[in-house]
Amino acid sequence: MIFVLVSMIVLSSVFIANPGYSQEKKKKNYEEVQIQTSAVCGMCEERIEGNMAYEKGVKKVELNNDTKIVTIGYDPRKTNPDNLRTAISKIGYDADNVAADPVAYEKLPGCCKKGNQAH
Ligand SMILES: [Cu+2]
Repeated sequence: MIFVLVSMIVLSSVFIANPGYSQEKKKKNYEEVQIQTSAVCGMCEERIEGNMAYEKGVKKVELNNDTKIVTIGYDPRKTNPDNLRTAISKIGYDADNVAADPVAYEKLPGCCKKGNQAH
């Protein structure tokens, strides 16, 4: 019982000392972010899902084939949306306001390049 009281006091002092902590605690180890990509076809979908699955901290990757918005579940202690956007760029796709890495983009098959988005 005393232990519980002591832990409560310790915990509340941590909250007071670090205002960001309670927010962080609420997030736990899972967050989701939606990122607009420049994916074109099913191959793009597989490419993005396949590559992003190996990114540090990533727990879930789902690309919506109609909107090309990828929903990524990640561990906020290990990564953040900016890292995820950069990782998508390095696969060769735009991610929100982060443009595709030109070298990676050049390596994409022709059908996966942005110009083909219309079909
Ligand atoms: Cu494609």
